[in-house]
Amino acid sequence: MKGQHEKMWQGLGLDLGAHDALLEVLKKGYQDVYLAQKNRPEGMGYLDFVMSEVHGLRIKELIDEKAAGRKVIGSFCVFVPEEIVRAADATLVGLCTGADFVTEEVERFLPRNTCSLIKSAFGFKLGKACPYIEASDMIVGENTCDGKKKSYETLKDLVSGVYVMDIPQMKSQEGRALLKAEYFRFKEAVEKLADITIDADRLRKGIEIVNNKRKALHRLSSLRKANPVSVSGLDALLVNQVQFYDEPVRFTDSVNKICDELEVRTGKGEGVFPESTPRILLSGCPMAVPNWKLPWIIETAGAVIVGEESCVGERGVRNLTDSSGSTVDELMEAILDRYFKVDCAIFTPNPERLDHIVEMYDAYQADGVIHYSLQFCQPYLTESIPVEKALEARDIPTLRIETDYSLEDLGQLKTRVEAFVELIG
Ligand code: BJ8
Repeated sequence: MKGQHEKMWQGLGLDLGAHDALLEVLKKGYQDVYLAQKNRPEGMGYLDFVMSEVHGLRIKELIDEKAAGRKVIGSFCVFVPEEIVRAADATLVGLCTGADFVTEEVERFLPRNTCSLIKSAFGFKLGKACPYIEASDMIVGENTCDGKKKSYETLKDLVSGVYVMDIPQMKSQEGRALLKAEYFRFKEAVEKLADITIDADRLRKGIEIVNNKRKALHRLSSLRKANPVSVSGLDALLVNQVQFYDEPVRFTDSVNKICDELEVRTGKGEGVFPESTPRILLSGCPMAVPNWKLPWIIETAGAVIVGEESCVGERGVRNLTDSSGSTVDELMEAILDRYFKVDCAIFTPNPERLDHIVEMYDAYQADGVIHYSLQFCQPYLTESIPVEKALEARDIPTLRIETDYSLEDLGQLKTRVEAFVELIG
């Protein structure tokens, strides 16, 4: 991908040396973690291609779209409604937040005890290595956790086009009213940016595109309920990660093709791991590309991940948006209904999340739950303690992991995960 795209990266202002080094690490990591797996579905070849061109052809597509007058909007959170962005013929992309980059430089702007995800966003910006942020016409920051909320104040000085969306912290009537007002304000901002008025037809079309993508992801999740399971947790995670970058209609078709293949495999009783493999439900913070450390440890420790209770997983895609409304107001209300159900740990109290973990544990026939929190992530770390207690009270084996993006704790994590897998096996 390198030579072919250098001019484009230069045009975006990337630091070519740093960016090349990043791509090398990414390529090696992908080979070691993904291509080393056995018995992968053939359809994953599409994802391999997307990953090999994630900073190349996909960026070219975005630049071509921009040249044709369309807008690109970058986001860090699943509370940003893609339906509204699609309704304005714009494209929503997830921004790079899954790896450490120029950490020393980042710590000149953020406290050391900031979670890796936020530091990563800053690192990619400061190190000039994320083509998505450079290609974005608007970057939506959301007031979710304190770390993100405060860091956007600083991000505004580093990058233009930052738009801050307020997010409620309670599932109350007032909370809902706040989210409603914010979604209408966002719609107006997107209309202004794209110079398009969003009418009911446009909004419905946007909802349908996003619903279809989520339906394909639901289909994939559902196939993971089988034993033996026909796809690894690593591959399923990759599909969930790529949904934030790829063109949605093409992505939906590709996921449906993978599901067709998995249905055949499941019908024949074929699995990627033997039937007796301990099944893990992973729960907690989102995992952005290329944060594959913990899933890789789990699946090389003799277990298989059958579901992710995460924003890069089921929490992010669980519900569809009702597209039956005939007016913009009705459709906006449906969007609000859908997003207000997202049970992120920033909400207090947040009992639905525990219910969903238990539901998923049963539905995916899991043998244990691994709760994953990023170091310094107050919402998920704090919630992990009552979650663990509640799960153990139901006799659900639970392992609480706190980690970051570095590889320093690899050995220690491996030991803990292997002991847990042995216990539940
Ligand atoms: S809806 S989970 S995507 S906010 S890991 S930055 S919470 S300190 S990412 Fe999230 Fe939206 Fe919620 Fe989902 Fe803060 Fe924690 Fe860091 Fe986090």
